[in-house]
Amino acid sequence: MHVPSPTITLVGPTPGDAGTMPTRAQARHRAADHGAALGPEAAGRLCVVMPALDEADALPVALAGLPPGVRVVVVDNGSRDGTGRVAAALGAEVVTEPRRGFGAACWAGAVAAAGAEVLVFLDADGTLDWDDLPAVAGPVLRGDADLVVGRRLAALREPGAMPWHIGVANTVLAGACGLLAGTRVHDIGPYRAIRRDTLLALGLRDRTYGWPLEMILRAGRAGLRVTEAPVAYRVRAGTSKVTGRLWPTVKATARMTAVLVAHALDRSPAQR
Ligand SMILES: Nc1nc2c(ncn2[C@@H]2O[C@H](COP(=O)(O)OP(=O)(O)OP(=O)(O)O)[C@@H](O)[C@H]2O)c(=O)[nH]1
Ligand SMILES: [Mg+2]
Repeated sequence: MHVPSPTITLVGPTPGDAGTMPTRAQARHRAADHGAALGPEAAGRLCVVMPALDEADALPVALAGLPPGVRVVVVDNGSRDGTGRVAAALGAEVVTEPRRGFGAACWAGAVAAAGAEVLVFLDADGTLDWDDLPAVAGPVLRGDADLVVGRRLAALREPGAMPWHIGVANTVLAGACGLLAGTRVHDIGPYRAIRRDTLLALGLRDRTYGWPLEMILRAGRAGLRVTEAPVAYRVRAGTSKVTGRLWPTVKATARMTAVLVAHALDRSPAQR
């Protein structure tokens, strides 16, 4: 059930805007729009899930600027650096998921976020910006979209935040989502919003780096309204575990390719 939220200000694209993204100047303006705010009613319907593996150094950056009244669940994915302790000290709820994997952590957070109507996923490495929360969550809170994916526009990326090969891979994967599932996204970004009941019904299977791609593919295939919102992307705090290292990048790419192939071969009915 959707309850209209009069208190939220939308700064992202309107529904159906996925193909008409803002100009660079507009995008900059939107991301810097500190006037955008989630009212208390909207904030109370959200839960932000932050998967975290050894992010003790990054969490103080990642949680700085958290809007008041927004519930945050940090999923400690078997960290050895005191990530859970740091998250708790910063006021987050902490859930422990010993099974490693980005998707495993996101799934554990989604399950733990019982009572929340809308989930927002946000990396715990300080790359993403709380100022973009209204643009990402707003359309889902208002019932205008089923899944909003934050598009890390080039104009909004800090130099060095996204290595060129990751940008190319994301563009190719997003194009594949369009071909296989009819979605119109340009980035397989980690910042996203979806209703919790919708997510649980999608039946995502991947528990690694294929999770974000599988979410878009399944949502598209189920006929859900998938839109994008422009979001900023900064150089991560703490140490790079994937994009700055060859072998983890190869593994993540292989995982996503496996998800694409499995989706292309899957003839079972869509779940929603
Ligand atoms: N790599 C990795 N990250 C995990 C895992 N579980 C949770 N995470 C968290 O998932 C988020 C995204 O992972 P990142 O390591 O930032 O991956 P990335 O953004 O592709 O690459 P880098 O920022 O260069 O490391 C971060 O908040 C991680 O701490 C896991 O098993 N592996
Ligand atoms: Mg990262």
